[in-house]
Amino acid sequence: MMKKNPIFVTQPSLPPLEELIPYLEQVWENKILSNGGPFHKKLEDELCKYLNVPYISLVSNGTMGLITALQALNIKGEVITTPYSYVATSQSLMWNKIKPVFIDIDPVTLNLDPKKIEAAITPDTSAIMPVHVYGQPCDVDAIEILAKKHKLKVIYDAAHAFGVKCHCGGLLKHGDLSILSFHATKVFNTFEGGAIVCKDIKMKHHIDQIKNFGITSETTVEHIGINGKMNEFSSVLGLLQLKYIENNIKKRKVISDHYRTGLKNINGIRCHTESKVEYDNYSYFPIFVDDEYLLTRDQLYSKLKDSGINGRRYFYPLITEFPMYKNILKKQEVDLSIAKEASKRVICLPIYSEMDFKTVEQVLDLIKKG
Ligand code: T4K
Repeated sequence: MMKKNPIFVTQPSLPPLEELIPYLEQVWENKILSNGGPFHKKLEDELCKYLNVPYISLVSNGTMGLITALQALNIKGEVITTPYSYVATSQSLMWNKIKPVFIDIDPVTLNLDPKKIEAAITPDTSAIMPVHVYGQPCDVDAIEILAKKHKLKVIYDAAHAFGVKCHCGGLLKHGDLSILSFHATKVFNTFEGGAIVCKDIKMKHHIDQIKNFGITSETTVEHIGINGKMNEFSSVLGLLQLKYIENNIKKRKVISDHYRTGLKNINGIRCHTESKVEYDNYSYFPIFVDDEYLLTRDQLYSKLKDSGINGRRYFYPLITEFPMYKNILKKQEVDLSIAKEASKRVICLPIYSEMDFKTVEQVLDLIKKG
């Protein structure tokens, strides 16, 4: 087949350019480009309202959010986490000299399996870092019970979960802190960016100080800090993106439904279990290629790619396959068979708000033909 413009796993949603100009004129006039400027403040306020959370601290990217969150809670020793995620999750631990302790995932949600947490707790365990993979909520209630029982902190990597509402409303209210990513490839993007969601104003101030070099006043530095601030340009983008987010998520739902219908009854192709949430964000569309399918996962992946359809194998390889984690895992002797199985079979198909039906049909045809 002739190669056309490649279709990527995602395509960033962008607000109309003409709407950006007046905001930029305002930034030019203010001459405040960073360090908690007026648009930064406004975006924090608007996001608190939209996400229905008490406090938010914007950061320069999701990884910085994870690193800063670990610092803010003074997490040390060992943290229980999942191998089935983007490498940023565990890199944030390693960057803070914290040992990741990997446990297997739940076969349905593909999130960290709470039933496996207790066996992994040691005297050095200080926290749990689960990930709401593909925006599908973790078993937040079970995790909360265990965390309370063992006095552990919970930091949710919610990079995929912008706007997702679980059984009790906002998913981001769970745990001590939740971290969002606003990267270009995410449902809500500020080019690069992210946020830490927290429950009280004291913690918000603490995070605000850590992301600003640990500075507490013009002449005092009280914490070991970093430069993790979001700039005014990204904040402006965020404000504009918020105007379109509902509509973009609606369009993603249509694509997702179309895929689900089209992939029904293809022997050996499984869709991810539909999220039982009040409000999904349709951030990814993973499929799993079983042995009954005509091709292997990698053959299908290559076939799509040769036709210009660039799916991604999120998350293959597993984090524990990377050299710096392999050694840690050797000593842990843990069964990660469910994560390995998912990683071996997954392909995330392209999904983005501007995706047209013709492209969806093209993807479906290629998969149907095998
Ligand atoms: N935790 C989790 C669970 C995460 O998934 C992530 C990030 C993080 C933490 C860390 O958050 P950040 O620090 O990134 O805010 C991409 C993203 O770079 C990464 O943010 C994301 N997860 C991950 C799942 O996906 P890659 O290595 O796949 O990126 P890349 O450059 O190959 O992009 C994927 C496709 O998107 C490309 O084929 C083309 C398209 N694309 C990409 C960019 C950057 C565009 O169309 N436009 C663009 O501007 O990691």
